[in-house]
Amino acid sequence: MKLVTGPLSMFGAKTQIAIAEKGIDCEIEMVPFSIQHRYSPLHPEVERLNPKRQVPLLFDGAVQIFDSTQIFEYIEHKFPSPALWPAGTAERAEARLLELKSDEVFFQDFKTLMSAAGNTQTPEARVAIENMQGYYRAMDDLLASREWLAGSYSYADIAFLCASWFASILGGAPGVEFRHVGDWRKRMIARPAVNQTMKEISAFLSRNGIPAPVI
Ligand SMILES: N[C@@H](CCC(=O)N[C@@H](CS)C(=O)NCC(=O)O)C(=O)O
Repeated sequence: MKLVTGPLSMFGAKTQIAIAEKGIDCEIEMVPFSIQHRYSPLHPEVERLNPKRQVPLLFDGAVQIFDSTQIFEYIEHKFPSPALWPAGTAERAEARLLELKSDEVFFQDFKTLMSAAGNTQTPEARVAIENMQGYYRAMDDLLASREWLAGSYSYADIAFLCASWFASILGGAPGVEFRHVGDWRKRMIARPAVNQTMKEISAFLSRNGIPAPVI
């Protein structure tokens, strides 16, 4: 199995963590990426396989897929243990929704911060940060009575840890008042699969003179 991802890819980090959690023997290939030139020149396999021209991609024999959530589904089916979706129907539905919201709702504000390129004082960036804090508040409420976002440890936790970690680089860290989120982030970073992945990304950041978030 081979994962094609980037050294600073939030969606790729999701898949790296899940693969590590499951102990899957998987080659990891990093596409060319630099802060200055981003994903240019585009990796030929990304260009060929993904009309959205994005990483991550997963190759497993005849299987060639893209999109982190699709990759989650594939590895969950092929390597069911340890399970990363909760067993119960309702809990699983909640986990899937939280994973989607992290990728598609929280991420909208994240994109605004990316466009602001470090200037957190523009009107757009201020709104994005406020929205993100609202999102953290909702997650904090959930985590007040739970160890993990959807009950058992799941892809929802992996997705949101990655989103909040990368958001922290851009000025979108959770406020200290969200102590359940803070404690959850500490539990997350203590997991070897999460720790190893974030350590590698932190090393890339530090080689580029960008301080990595401290959890
Ligand atoms: N929904 C996709 C999003 C993938 C995505 O946005 N990948 C980013 C890196 S984190 C990328 O390749 N961006 C390059 C570009 O959009 O030009 C997924 O879950 O994999």
